[in-house]
Amino acid sequence: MAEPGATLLARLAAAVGPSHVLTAPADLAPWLTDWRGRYTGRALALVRPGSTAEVAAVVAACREHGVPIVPQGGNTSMCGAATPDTSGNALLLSLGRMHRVRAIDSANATLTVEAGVTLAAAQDAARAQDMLFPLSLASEGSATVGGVLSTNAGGTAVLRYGNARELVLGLEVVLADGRVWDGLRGLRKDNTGYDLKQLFVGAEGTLGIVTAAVLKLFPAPRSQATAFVAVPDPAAAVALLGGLRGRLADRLTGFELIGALPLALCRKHHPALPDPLPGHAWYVLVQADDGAQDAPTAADLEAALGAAAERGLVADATIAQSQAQAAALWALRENISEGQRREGPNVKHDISLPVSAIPRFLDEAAHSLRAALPGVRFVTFGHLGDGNLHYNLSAPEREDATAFMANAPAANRIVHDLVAAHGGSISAEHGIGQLKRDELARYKSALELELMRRVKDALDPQGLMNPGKVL
Ligand code: 2HG
Ligand code: ZN
Repeated sequence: MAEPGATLLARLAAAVGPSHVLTAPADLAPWLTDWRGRYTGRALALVRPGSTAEVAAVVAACREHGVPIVPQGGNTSMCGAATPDTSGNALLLSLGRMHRVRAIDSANATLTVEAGVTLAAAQDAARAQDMLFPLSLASEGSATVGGVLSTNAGGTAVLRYGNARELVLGLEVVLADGRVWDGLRGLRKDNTGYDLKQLFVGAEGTLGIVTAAVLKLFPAPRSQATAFVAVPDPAAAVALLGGLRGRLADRLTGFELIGALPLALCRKHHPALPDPLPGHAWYVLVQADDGAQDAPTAADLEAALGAAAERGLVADATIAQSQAQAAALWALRENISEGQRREGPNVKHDISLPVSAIPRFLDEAAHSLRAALPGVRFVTFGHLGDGNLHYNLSAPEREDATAFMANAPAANRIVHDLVAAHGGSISAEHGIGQLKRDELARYKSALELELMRRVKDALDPQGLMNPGKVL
């Protein structure tokens, strides 16, 4: 008699085709380690369904065999959310073959895509209709729609357009029992009870598998302006944000804080990138866009920066004169994460705070961390416009980066306690995954944790959907 694993594999092969059930170690290897290289798991097999019906058949088979499923999109999670544990019991389910654009409705300003469509492909599909899908982040070439919805990704345009959660109108989900919930509605108003789709957004695949989504589109911007600004300190950056919002209102799309060290790491590992304003401690990358054909956004931005300079909020600034220059300035921001990765491991804190609390938080955190970890280096950057900082810590110069990681628990305690004291969040946009599961248990109230567990039990009573993540 065949062993249970073999029976399941045969059933999966019948469901999705034998060539889409991979078990050879070399085929699995690229998907078993996360992007940061922090986690390596094992899996029974990698299965690649090509349709919603095939995903449903896989889930139904796993349910009967009691086999856990780890869904995976572009494998760019920052916290090990898409990496299986080391038991080897779980099935890795890639949505990569589900990459069809199902529909685009210009009049309704919606785009319906399958979960394996990359974020860049979704943006391209919108652009082809002269529209905008605004979710934007460094890994958009490989991150998938299913992944960014499952993690409620943020990125660099949240200030104007909101997180992934705000950009989804409908979902199709394969539930833990193998049934398909068709919630692919493209409605901006729908008050017919609980908003079920939002349960699956940010759930990291622990409640079901997102297989398709209806996304919101916006008018494509007609005029754009990008500025790289040196500021005296984070307090000036916060004041500058207020000043620019006052003058540009919702034309202000991005407002990214960049410390001198992350900029230096980015340029060290991407030496072709420019060094527009050398010698300052803090920078802000500003993006302003307008939907009107010849709205003078660049002139407005220049005037707004001039007014801020008179108040002492701007030390120096440069405004991109071409799309190529704007792209180069953005490359300085987008490649920070990769620069850090090449430099070696670091202790990441993806935190959010009320914007007004950020300058004080930075002072207090630096004071406590310097006392606890002498020589620690601060790789501080992020989406200041929406209060989200990547407050990452690197080893002191000439100290071993890997050995420094032993300090992570102590550093987390200092940073996260201070974040909690300021009313912030320990995970602004990267999610919980396995990296922050224990931290979540520490900082969420008992009542919130209980409600989350009850939702999990209701939707996944056997605990087979991405186990060990979030809760
Ligand atoms: C970014 O904003 C990403 O670039 C990555 O969220 C942040 O590497 C990081 O800590
Ligand atoms: Zn980010």
